[in-house]
Amino acid sequence: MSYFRTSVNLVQIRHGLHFSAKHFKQPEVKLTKDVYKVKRGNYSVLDDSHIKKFENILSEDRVLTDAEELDSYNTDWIKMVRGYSGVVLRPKSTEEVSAILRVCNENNLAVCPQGGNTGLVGGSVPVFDEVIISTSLMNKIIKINDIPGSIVCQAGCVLETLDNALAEHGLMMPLDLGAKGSCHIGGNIATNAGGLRLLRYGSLQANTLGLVAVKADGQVIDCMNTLKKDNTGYHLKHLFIGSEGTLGLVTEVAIQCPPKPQSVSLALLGVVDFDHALKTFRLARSMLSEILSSCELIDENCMQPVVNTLGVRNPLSEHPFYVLIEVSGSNAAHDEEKLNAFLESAMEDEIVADGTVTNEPSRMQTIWQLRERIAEALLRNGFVYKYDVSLPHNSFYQLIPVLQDKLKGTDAKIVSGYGHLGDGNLHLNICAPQFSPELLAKIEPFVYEWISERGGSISAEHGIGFKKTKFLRYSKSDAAIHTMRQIKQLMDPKGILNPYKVLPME
Ligand code: FAD
Ligand code: 2HG
Ligand code: ZN
Repeated sequence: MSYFRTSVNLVQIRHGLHFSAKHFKQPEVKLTKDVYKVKRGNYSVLDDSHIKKFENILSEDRVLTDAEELDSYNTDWIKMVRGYSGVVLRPKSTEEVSAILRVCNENNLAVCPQGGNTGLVGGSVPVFDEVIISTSLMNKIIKINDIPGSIVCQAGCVLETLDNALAEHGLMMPLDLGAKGSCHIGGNIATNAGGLRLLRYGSLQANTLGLVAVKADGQVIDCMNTLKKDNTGYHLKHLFIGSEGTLGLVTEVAIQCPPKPQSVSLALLGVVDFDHALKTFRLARSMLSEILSSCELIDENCMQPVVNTLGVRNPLSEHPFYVLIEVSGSNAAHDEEKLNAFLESAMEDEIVADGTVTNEPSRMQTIWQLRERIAEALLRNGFVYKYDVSLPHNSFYQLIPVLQDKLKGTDAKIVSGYGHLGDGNLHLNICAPQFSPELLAKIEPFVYEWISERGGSISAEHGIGFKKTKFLRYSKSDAAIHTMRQIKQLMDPKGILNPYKVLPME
């Protein structure tokens, strides 16, 4: 094992990636309506009278209509879907959101709420010409409460900005993801984002203390709360968490924030096969227990693009699988002792073949890039068919060889698997030079059937969005989908909020 541990204990510094158009050569993305043959709902078509109404609510500079400027709002991050909205509205307050939605509802205009536009299931951009309501100017931090540890802010705050602000109070956000430099906390809540530390801190659903949301008709539902315990009737906030903008627009949130760890260490371990990766996780769970803060899997098909396409250095020699183990706590000596005991045991029992461990911030940052930049690296290899699934640990990686076999002789260049091993969440990514309906038909519904037969979920963290609506039934019963439709009807009777998303077409 090659150790490059330093003896200084430094708090982790890791910067989220900020995505912008200039990072990528923009391929021409076809309109969603043409590729997926969707029928437009019976909504009004935007005209000058609507624009005037919006300009009466917002200043003119917050009503964007320039086609070029609108392009990035109309296209998703993975270049899978594209709409043709003629307007982006940029409110600054709950009141402005309420006034906008009232106009949209009265005029039967469909709406697409948008945060950082990093969503991976086509939920964040319009399918047709929906009015885009962007939270990008709703970026005020309202309050940080040191005891018991919470933050109240507007929905458009960027996750990384919140984390940096909390660090000054000795606190941190309970979630962390590769898109943290761009995604908004409102978008995180709307997707119930998981991320790299769910294993330690739990889901965003569990960490959201309160929120304010605006219903389709403009009514403000104030569920703001910073108390840890509050059992006063129905927990309405949960309707909005993970509802992907289909039940209301989240405008303010309160999040419970854990203390920022005093010591952090990161180990990258090479293993010979998936079975050994799983053994590594089991051992880490039992020996590291309360200080284990992340356990991620990278297969060689993902590692190679990050190294070769993005030029990030892999400090280990090549292995079929890598496991990334992060520990964090409040007592460096104690944490180091536990980590060393775990690493020694893993080596002695030949569970891991090679590894490197560090607590030096820049080295931890490089190692994290090997994991966090996989999505970016794969995207440089053409069109990516993405699947984000939960599976029982014993069948976690089996799907990859099954698909590698099934897709032999097709356009598929890379069939890779990585993800949040600790949480049983596999990211299956298939790269091909371009989108092809024939390849898609080989993958779907096969993938969803395979997952459903093994008791998995077709979406562990990214949501249903536009992409998976017709497969929702693989993870939800008819009765559950029927109840979802009833809730939608109650919250948004005209169906103006993010149509064509989450619920299957009737
Ligand atoms: P958007 O993409 O803008 O929107 C997502 C959905 O939420 C859309 O349906 C939109 O209509 C709705 N929405 C947005 N804001 C609001 C609002 N204020 N009110 C109501 N609805 C709203 N996801 C994970 O779960 N875990 C990960 O580890 C992870 N890693 C990622 C890494 C990379 C490199 C990228 C590109 C994405 C990753 N994602 C991950 C997916 C994505 O970042 C998350 O889903 C994120 O939470 C989306 O936030 P956003 O602000 O970009 O929302
Ligand atoms: C991650 O964990 C994200 O890196 C993205 O959820 C997963 O690109 C993907 O499939
Ligand atoms: Zn993920």
